[in-house]
Amino acid sequence: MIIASNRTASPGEPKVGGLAVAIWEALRERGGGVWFGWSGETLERETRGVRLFAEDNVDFALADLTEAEYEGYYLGYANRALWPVFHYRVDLAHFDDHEFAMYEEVNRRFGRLLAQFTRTDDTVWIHDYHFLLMGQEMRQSGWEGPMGFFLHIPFPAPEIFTSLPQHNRIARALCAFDLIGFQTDRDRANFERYLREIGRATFLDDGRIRAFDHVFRTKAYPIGIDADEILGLAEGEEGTAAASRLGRIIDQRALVLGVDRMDYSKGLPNRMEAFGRMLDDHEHTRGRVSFLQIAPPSRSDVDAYQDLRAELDQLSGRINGDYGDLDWVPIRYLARGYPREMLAGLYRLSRVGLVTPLYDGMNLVAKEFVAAQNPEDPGVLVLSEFAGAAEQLDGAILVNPHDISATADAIYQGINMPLDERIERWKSMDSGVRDRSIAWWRKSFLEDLEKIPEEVK
Ligand code: ADQ
Repeated sequence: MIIASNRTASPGEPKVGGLAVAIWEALRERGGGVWFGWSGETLERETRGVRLFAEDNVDFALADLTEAEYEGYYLGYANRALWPVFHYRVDLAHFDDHEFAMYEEVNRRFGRLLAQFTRTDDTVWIHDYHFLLMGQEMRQSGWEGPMGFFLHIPFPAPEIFTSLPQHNRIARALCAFDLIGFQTDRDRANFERYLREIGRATFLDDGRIRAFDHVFRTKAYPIGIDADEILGLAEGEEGTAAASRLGRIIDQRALVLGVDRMDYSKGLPNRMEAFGRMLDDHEHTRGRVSFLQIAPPSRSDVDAYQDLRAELDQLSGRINGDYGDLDWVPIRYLARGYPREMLAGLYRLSRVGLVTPLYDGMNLVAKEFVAAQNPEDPGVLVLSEFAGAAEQLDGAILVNPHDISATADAIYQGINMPLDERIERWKSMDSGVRDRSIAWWRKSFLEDLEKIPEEVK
């Protein structure tokens, strides 16, 4: 098993986060393998090899980037072109040929490095938007065995995807994989529509697709979580301690909680405005509801992220200034991360989980919120219809996050929902989260990928 993702877990340290655990388990379950990725280091000079770290039966193969590669490949093309376009923010995208050349160069160098680790009967699984070209590089380096790709972020409608000057190059490279996995049917359908309308693809009777001289399959594999792990954390010592620490401060007020990386795709300003609108529209909620938003800054070297930070500081300040009182702060906005144990405890304490991204591949926070609830007194999930998770979490109150009034109403509805309705909605979501777990995701992708060599090419 050979897996590549931009960042890997840290060798020798506990594997935290759903994805890191899923990949780690996939490698170990299959008798070991290689987990390849960027070391997180940048060097001034040119760099070529990898550093190897062995843990159990897994080899971590970590490559460094030069400072120029970090700028062009990571901050540049991946996070200033692909991330915004794939999240429908063409207005924020920055297209620069030099940055694309760096992206291509890193994919090429990494593809060649990875090809060196493969043996005849291996299976290769490559992850996410940092490595869209890597499959093609692997094929050019001679790898002919099974090779799958999973996209963690949305795949946009073709009208948006084609705004990328290199869309054809990217689509062609993706088609070098045998199996291309998406978070949702919507993403898969967008990719297939691009192939049909622009890539002149042929759709074969057995479900396979022929495009750009390759034959491959596509399918949605909604990523999941380990619900028991989250529940255990929520009920554990650190989770309950965090909940009682916050509980003392918010007193008897209802807690509305948001937990996100600070990213413009997460709809944080809209969410704060919606909370402010609810206080506007329903005077009696003032002093009775507290909104906690946890949002650690990420990618702060990219301008759009600095602008977002300033906007959130300003908005939360304004709402608190307008409505706050001697003994009540409407919005607690914490620009830092917290350990998973604490987050799980806070999810459980909340009356409303507010997960309102403008666009999101899946959104695992929504699933973690559901898994952490007390079955006898569960909270309500207010979820954006543009999060991948909305395809599955039918018990949530679904909202259009651009519609501030509707989001305000949904928060209000969540705060006031009777217990029997809360329980009913939560039950259907919890069973879905448990069925489509992170283990299910990994197994179903790999089973499909490993069937490929049996198919006639
Ligand atoms: P992200 O955009 O990072 O992931 P998401 O899936 O919500 O989004 O969260 C990832 C993890 O980070 C969660 O496990 C969450 O608990 C943790 N996290 C978030 N905020 C945190 C905070 N403030 N402090 C500590 N931990 C925090 C990308 C895609 C998603 C997709 C995932 C997985 O953008 O759409 O669901 O990959 O495929």
